[in-house]
Amino acid sequence: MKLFNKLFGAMDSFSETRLRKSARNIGRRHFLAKTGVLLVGTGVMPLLPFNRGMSSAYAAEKATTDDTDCSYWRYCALDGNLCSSSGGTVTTCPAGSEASKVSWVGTCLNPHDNKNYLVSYNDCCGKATVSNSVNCFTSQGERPGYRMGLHNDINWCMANTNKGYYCTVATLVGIANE
Ligand code: ABN
Repeated sequence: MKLFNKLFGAMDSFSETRLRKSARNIGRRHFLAKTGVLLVGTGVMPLLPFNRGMSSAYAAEKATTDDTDCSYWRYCALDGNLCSSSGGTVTTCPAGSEASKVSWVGTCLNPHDNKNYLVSYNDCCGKATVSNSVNCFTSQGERPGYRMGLHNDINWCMANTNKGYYCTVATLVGIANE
């Protein structure tokens, strides 16, 4: 116990001596100037141009023309397998499948003309899904399942006779109102 007291006592007096010495050398003005710079610096930090857009901004910057890539602009609100990577195209269902009677409509920004377009995402129905199809989950503007009508994690083949989901196409409906 005595040994500990001695040890802590020595540490205390060592730190006290060091602090007193640095206070004498540095001075109050120097300390205030440094603290001021630190405070102003931390205040300005939130104004600096950080990338707050994260993945969506990255997708917009990339502006790929590859329609078998989930970051292709028309797929901004898609949830499903791309027909363009399943034997069909962006707008046509692969042979042996048919377009769903109901669909999900999203609004996507076309980076080539900077205009917003309404895009209809129809599922193609009547075939078993292929395992090597590209699966995308961009679903911009989607809301959780309890907001019925704003949820896209749905098999849109539900109104077709053949309800088996195959893939999703993205058809332009028109320009969205500004
Ligand atoms: N709209 C694509 C899809 C199909 C089945 C289940 C979930 C989502």
